[in-house]
Amino acid sequence: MNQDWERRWGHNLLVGAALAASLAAPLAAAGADGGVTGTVTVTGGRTNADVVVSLVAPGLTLAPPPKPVEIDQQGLVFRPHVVAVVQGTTVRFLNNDQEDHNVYSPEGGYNLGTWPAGQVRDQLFDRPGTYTQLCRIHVDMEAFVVVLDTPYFAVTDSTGRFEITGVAPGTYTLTTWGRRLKRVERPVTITAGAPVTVDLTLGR
Ligand SMILES: [Cu+2]
Repeated sequence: MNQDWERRWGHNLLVGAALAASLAAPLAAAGADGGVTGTVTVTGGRTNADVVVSLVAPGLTLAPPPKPVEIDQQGLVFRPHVVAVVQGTTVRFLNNDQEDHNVYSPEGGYNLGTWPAGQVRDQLFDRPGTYTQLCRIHVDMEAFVVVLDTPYFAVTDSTGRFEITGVAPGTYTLTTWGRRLKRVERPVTITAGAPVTVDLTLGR
């Protein structure tokens, strides 16, 4: 499970595989899960990256990761720019610059203070929503934490590709979040062992 978790970050592709793998799939035997792969194209956009794609359904079991999900601050930039997490996840903010950073969120109503390189600050995200992360010292710094009430999600890479694996068979609503992009919702039926392909075009 940890390996899966690491791989997500290594590919800058936030796949809910680790979380999904920890769920007991009620409708299918182990190893018989399905998934969704696809691409997102942003019309008129500079990048197809950083779009959150999730599969929503009532009553999904949510299992936050045991370790915090990290957002680094390096070169006066939040890395990654967009992080998707399941409700109940703690996000750890690092500082790898030779100057102080601050983190606060208008929607979250928190201000984690100002701290130097080497220190960290943790924030628990226990309510679904989108939380902008800002730094009072560097006004150009911006990141987003998208908190979901589903374990099945991914964030697109620079080519717009996403992959959601380990999904229990069933019917879901595929839902997107992208900064300043219109939300798209589409019904998706997941069957065991047969990944579904979904290609989306998102506009403003
Ligand atoms: Cu800063």
